[in-house]
Amino acid sequence: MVSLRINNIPVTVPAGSTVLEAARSAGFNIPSLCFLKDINEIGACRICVVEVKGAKTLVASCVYPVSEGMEVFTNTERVRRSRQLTLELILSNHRMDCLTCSRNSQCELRQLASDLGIDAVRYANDNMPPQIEASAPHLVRDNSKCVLCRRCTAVCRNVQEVGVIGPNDRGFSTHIGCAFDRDLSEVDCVSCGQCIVACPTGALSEKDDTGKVLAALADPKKHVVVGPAPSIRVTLGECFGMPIGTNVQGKMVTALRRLGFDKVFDVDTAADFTILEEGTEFLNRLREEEPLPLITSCSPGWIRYMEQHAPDMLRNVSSCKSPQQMFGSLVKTYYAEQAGIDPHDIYVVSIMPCTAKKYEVLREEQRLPNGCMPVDVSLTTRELGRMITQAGLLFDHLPDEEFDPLLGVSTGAATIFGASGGVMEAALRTVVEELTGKGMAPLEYHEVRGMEGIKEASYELPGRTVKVCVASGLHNVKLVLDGMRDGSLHYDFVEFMACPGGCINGGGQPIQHADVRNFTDIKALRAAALYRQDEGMPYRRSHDNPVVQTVYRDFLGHPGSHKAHSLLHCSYIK
Ligand code: HC1
Ligand code: SF4
Repeated sequence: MVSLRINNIPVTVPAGSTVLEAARSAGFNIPSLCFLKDINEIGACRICVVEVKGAKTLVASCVYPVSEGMEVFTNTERVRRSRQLTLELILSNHRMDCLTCSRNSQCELRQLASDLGIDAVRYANDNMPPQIEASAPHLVRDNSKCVLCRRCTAVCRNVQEVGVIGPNDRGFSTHIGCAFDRDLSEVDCVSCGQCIVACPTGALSEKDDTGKVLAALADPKKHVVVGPAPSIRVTLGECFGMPIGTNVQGKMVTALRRLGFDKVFDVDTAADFTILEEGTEFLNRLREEEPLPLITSCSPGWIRYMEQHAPDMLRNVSSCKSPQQMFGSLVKTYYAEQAGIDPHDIYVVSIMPCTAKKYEVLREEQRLPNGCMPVDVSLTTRELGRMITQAGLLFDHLPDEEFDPLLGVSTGAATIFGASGGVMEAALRTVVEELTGKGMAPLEYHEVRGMEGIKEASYELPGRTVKVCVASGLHNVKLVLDGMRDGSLHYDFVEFMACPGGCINGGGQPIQHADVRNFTDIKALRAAALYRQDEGMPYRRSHDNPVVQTVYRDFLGHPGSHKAHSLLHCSYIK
């Protein structure tokens, strides 16, 4: 431990802490801009400067380590002037359309200007035009609002190991973009959106598809059906200022109904189908000695990564469509038949924590035998939050309602899909019971829970040991892939999710200020809310879902049937 004084307050912190962390534990917030803990620790923006007794210059507190007896001052005249001047210079190169900016109330730059007492912009650049790049289906970049903090490039390079964006040119011309300023749609971006949630300003945002949904809702010829992903129910509340990890399932259903959707179904129901189909595929591979490991296919960011960087793994990837796509497939076949509606008149909207889902809905191999694409539009959690606000719905006043039951009953297994390890645990709940017999299998598999990037477990099952692995974040996925390729790692079943922590931390989730992200494990809080919901559910194994049983009996036949394959599976082409 190290003892020091911050603004004359004694504090003792672990060795290796930064001054910024030590100040926090002494009760002082130091403003910052480029700092994102464990992702971007470069001390470049100079907003977090402090005075250290004996040091010649102000130091960047986010990277400056504490030392025994150090004396730090975080709020002197010199410190305040330096921060203000730095921020004014950043603002001089920033297009100020704050009133109409997509980040508006959540912009960290706007917040900083207020916190640092900037009440006039001395060096305003009034003629700065927008610099829009919108070639990809999931993302819009406007470099006229970029502050060159490098948070997006750090997450893309270090956390995702994709590295398709970086600084171009030098000096005053420096700007963030792809190599040779190519469009994002021309490079190997996996659409994960992690750069968007890392961005402190409106320079990066999801492509807004709410207009398409509003048009469909206003079209009397369209029957508009919606389904939210597992994680949305524990994150949507953050759009309305609720604590991280609040479960708002009932209010979310009511809000969707009041927005005018004709049916409010649940993607969780489709996740239960995924488990039956993927579980059957795994058991078939085990029994028939087909290639193992089986690798999950729900995360479109991972699928895109596999196609670009690991096409040799294609035969290991499950042929199951993702729950989003199984949802749309069941709505435009089973539900259409039940309701007597032409599937071409049904408009399916999914609510997803993920920007890559906007890309997944466009993939041609997803098309159904009836000619329809399963899902018409995929909205992020943030877009749904905006639709609710713009419709004037007072979210926290809404009563709790239930999903429409035809495709709206689900299990605890489906709920936990939204956290890293959840798909694996859900699959084990079904597969292990199938192999050991009813009532003989454990319900919970804690070994695959938690926010570590890579988790492993092995289970002794009748006749053989099954080894599983769960990895989230593409850097971790790459480590596991490398090990499997060089023969040092052997697994039977693998869950890969592109985003660190899984969908609860997807690129479409509500954006939390760096001050919150740097000091709170938001992934763990969101995941804990899913596990709490799972504990209280009447059905906790996917095969116990009565809707799943009915649909197989009356429509699909059995898991893995020819009909199930034609509707719920696909072949990735590369
Ligand atoms: Fe996910 Fe999935 S869990 S991929 O993480 O398999 O996006 O929440 O909807 O499709 O169900 C995301 C979440 C989501 C799919 C499911
Ligand atoms: Fe990189 Fe993901 Fe952003 Fe694409 S969406 S630029 S892969 S962080």
